[in-house]
Amino acid sequence: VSDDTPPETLRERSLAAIAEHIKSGKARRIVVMTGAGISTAAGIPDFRSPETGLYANLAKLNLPRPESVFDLPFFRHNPKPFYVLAKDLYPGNFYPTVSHVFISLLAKKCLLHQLFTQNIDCLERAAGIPSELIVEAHGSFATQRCIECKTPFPDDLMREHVSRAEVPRCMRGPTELDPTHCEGFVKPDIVFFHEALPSLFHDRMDLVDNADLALVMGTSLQVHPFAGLPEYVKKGVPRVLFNMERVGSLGSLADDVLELGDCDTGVRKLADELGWREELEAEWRKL
Ligand code: CNA
Repeated sequence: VSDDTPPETLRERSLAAIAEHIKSGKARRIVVMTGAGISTAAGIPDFRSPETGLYANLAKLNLPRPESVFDLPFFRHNPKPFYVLAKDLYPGNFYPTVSHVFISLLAKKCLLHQLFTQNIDCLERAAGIPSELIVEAHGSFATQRCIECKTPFPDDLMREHVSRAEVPRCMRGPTELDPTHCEGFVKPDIVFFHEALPSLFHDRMDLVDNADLALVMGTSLQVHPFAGLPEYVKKGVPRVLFNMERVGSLGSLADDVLELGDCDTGVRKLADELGWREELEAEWRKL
């Protein structure tokens, strides 16, 4: 469709019309899909933004390709670059952004059906979004285990290792089945390339199908299967993109609204239209 194609569900393709849709009670099951772009304002670099993204800054780590840092065979061979990066990304050093708080406000108003995030920074939880409403599609830094025997590794020791960019090793002693000390490399439970997504991702995909509004925020939609999620939104259900650039198929359907620019600004505009702006800023300041 072109930008002047008339919408089917909305009055017009604008944030004002999205706000009307929410306020009229027609959107009670809002699904949100997020990526690294909602955390850049917190100081965490994304992958693909030119110049500021991680991929643009990995040259110093001497990797075959920037993506190797999240590649399991490479990690098994050389885990050090991952830990250099992990030091910069580790949860606890950052605060949620206005975009995170907006999603949390949706949850507070019982409008959030489900949040699907690709982020591994745990800022959704830090913003107070209830964990049962979050699918961390690419896992998170919240837990970790040995890549060989899968024995979990303690959180406090993990934090110490990451703060020194040191590679933690499995502490499992001899067992009946295996008389050796394991000493395998420990990796956070984040999903590396070619690893399976958590089963929760697949279990909750139905929620996208019965959503009555979808918000896509801060993602390049380059990583599958996550990138396919917006395609599961039913025909006639509005989809809004808050992103620096146009991505995926967003903008191609009659009820798609594109809000191009930084997502905190876009979300503040929507909050203005909804009359939620003061509440949003107050919640954000409280964190
Ligand atoms: P990406 O491929 O780096 O894309 C980010 C997208 O966000 C791009 O389209 C940018 O234009 C856009 N963007 C950047 N800043 C803003 C902003 N302030 N406002 C609006 N849009 C913005 O990242 P994706 O999440 O799409 O890629 C998936 C990877 C990135 C996942 O596997 C993540 O685990 C991984 N990642 C996560 C984090 C994190 O947890 N914060 C950080 C870096 C990478």
